[in-house]
Amino acid sequence: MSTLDLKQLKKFKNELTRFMMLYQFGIDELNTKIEILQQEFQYIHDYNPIEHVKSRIKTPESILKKVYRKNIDFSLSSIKETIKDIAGIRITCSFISDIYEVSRMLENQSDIEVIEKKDYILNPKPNGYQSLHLIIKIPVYMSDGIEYVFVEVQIRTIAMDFWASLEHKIFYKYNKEVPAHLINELKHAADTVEMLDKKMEALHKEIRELDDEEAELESEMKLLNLNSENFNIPMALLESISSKKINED
Ligand code: 0O2
Repeated sequence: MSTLDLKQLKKFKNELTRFMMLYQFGIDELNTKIEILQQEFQYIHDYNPIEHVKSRIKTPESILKKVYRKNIDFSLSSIKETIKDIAGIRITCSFISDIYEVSRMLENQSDIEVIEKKDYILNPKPNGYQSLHLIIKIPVYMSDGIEYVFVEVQIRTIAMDFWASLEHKIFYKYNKEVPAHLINELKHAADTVEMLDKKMEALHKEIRELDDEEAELESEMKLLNLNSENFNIPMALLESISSKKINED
C-alpha cells in the first residue's frame, strides 16, 4: 500500500471514529435525561415508570448494509442525514400509560426535536408488533461546535418486549421465511400481550386509586374543622387517644 493510500485510510478511519463517537455521545446524553426523569418521577410520585433501558449503536457493517439496501449516497454526511436509527434506545415500561407519559416527558424537553413518531400500539403491525417509536434529533456539544444526531427511541411494555424479542429470533432462525402456522401463533400471542397489558393497566389503576383514597382519608383525619377553620390535630394526641381506646376495649 502506498504512503498516500495509508494516509487517506488513516484520515477516513479518524472521520469514521468521530462519526461513531457522535452517536455514542447522543446516547449518553439521552441516557442521562432518562435517568433524571426516572429519579424525579420516583421522588414526586413514589413510583418508577421505567423498568429498564437498553441502548445500541449500529455496527459499521450494519450501516453499510442499509446504505446498499436504501441506495444511499456513500458519504458520511448523507448517511448521517438519511439513516436515522444508527443510535437506538429501548425503554421498557410496566404499563401502557407509562409509555405515553415517558414519551411526553421526552418530547417536552426543549433541546429534543421529534422528527417522526410511529404509534404501533394504537396501530399494531399486521404481524402483531407493538411499540411506540420516536425519531428524535438532539444536540451534541463537541469541542468545535454543536452537531445534531438522530436517535431512534423505542418505548414498549415488558410484555411487548418479550413478544418482539421472540419474534425477532424466529424471524432470523427461519431466515425471514417464517412458516404460516408460526406466523398465526405469533399473532395470537400478540393478541394475548395486548389483553394482558390492558388487564395489568386496569389493576394498576385500581390499586393507585385505592392508595389515593387512603392518603386522602389519612390527611383528613389529622384535621379538625371548627367554625369553617381547620386546625391540625397533633399526631401524639391521635396516637394516645387510639391506644387508650384499645386498652379500654
Ligand atoms: P434492529 O437490529 O433492531 O435495529 P427503517 O427500515 O428502520 O428505516 P422502518 O422499518 O419503517 O424503517 O422502521 P420501523 O418500523 O420504525 O422499525 C424499526 C425498528 O423497529 C426495527 O429495527 C426493529 O428494531 C423494530 N421493529 C419494527 N418492526 C418489527 C417487527 O415486526 N418485529 C420486531 N421484533 N421488531 C420490529 P431494525 O433495523 O429492523 O432492526
